[in-house]
Amino acid sequence: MDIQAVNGMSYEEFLDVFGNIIEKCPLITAAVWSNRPFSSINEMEKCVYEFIDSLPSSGKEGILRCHPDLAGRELTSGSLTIESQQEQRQAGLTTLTSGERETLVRLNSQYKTKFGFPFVICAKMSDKYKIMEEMRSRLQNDPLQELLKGTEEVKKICHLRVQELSKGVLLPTKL
Ligand code: 2AL
Repeated sequence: MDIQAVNGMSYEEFLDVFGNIIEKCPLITAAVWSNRPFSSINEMEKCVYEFIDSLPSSGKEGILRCHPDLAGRELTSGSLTIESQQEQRQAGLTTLTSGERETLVRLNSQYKTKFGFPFVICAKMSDKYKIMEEMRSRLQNDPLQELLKGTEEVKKICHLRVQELSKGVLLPTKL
């Protein structure tokens, strides 16, 4: 899919294809529609990132809260979005030992208690060992550092989703 194809999409098609590039935040896709025509896929992504950066802290926290826990209840119950399921599987989170799952659940819970939003990391750029290490390390940060770090991870997740969509590899979740 090239940028001409993207610019030629109706609003509904654009939302169907790109509505979940930020997990469960189709409003962001709907907002960047106003910036069409895009000169490139990169420029479209840039519009998404600028929109996110323009949000107050409460908006950025809201985006983080739309992300499911890693190895959480939704993974176990099979209710993750297609994108999230693939990402968590690729990071090895579907084949955890019971001890590893308990550790992740405990660290997730400590993180949420401290910061009030979930731990977010680009799972495809990581693996289960690095994720646990990062959780332990990021638990030491202060809330503002984590808000910024989590937001940067959301952008990495978005970048990989857009790449896969434009290659036609990913069948998007329609929200
Ligand atoms: C996720 C997710 O669902 N996919 C990903 O890369 N990271 N969630 C999270 N809490 O980090």
